[in-house]
Amino acid sequence: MGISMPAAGEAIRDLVKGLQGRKIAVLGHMRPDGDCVGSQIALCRMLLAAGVDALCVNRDRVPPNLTPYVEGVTFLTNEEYTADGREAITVDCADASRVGTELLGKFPGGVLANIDHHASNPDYAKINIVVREAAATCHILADAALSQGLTCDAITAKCLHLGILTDTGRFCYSSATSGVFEIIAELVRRGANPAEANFRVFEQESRGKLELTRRFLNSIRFHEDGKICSGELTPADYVTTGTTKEDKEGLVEFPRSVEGVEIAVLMEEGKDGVRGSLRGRDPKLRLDLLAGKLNGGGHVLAAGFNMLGYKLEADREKILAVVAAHYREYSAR
Ligand SMILES: [Mn+2]
Repeated sequence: MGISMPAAGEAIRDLVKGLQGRKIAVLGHMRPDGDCVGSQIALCRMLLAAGVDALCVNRDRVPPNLTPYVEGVTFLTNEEYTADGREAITVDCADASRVGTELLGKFPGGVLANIDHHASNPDYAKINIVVREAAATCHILADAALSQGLTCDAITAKCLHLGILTDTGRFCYSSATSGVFEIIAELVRRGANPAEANFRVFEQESRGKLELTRRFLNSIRFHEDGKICSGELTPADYVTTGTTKEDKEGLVEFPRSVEGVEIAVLMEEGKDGVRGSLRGRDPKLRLDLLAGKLNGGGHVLAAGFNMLGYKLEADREKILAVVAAHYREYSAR
């Protein structure tokens, strides 16, 4: 499973050329992020330029800060889209279920093509173009467009830049290779605008988000001599600040970024219990295994848990005791 970037470029070229006269829906994953929205629009624009009848559909609406990228394509929510005999191509979906059950049900023939970069992708479509070492789905599409001469005008270049920008953590993760920067250079030549993208994507936060951040920071506590840092959010925090769960995005980075902190914890009281996010910087601490002790799971450096029936006030110390014991055990190894 998985193919090389050059092979993906040829496969995407053949796919686009072979779809003339057909009707395509470009689907992305629920709660779409920059890479999802960017790759849906960019691929749709490449298809339209090749004479394919294409549009974009997502279960959820495009987040407000990304709507300026929707140009020259029809972008519908599941509610707005009525099945009309289109064939589905998914982008940035690690599994077909990420599309959402109801929307996926509008394509009884299954998924025609799957373009993605997630390591866990099980090749669920008829045509699978999965490049595991790619920094973003937009990275795969950009490489294909630039190497195979597919349409990459200024609007498309902005969309492709968006996905690489967001999936590489603003070019900070190890996925931001020299090859990625070479592609970015060409996208900028074609009209991508880093300053405009930074403003659109990262500098449009609501006042409510700032208020939510203030409340979260006020809850910060240090444990185990500063090696563990925790913070909390309650339902009242969202109500008071007029924010939603989407607005907690990035908050766990505050405790994680402090000198000396090895495990950052964000705990959140919901309807059914206490959910949490764990972030670390040393793979040896195995946060995936820590999350497993708290009814959760995830990756070595980023994991999540869900303690059903727990309340923050009554049970926070129990959760923190599990985190502390795990830290002591694994840091000693
Ligand atoms: Mn992605």
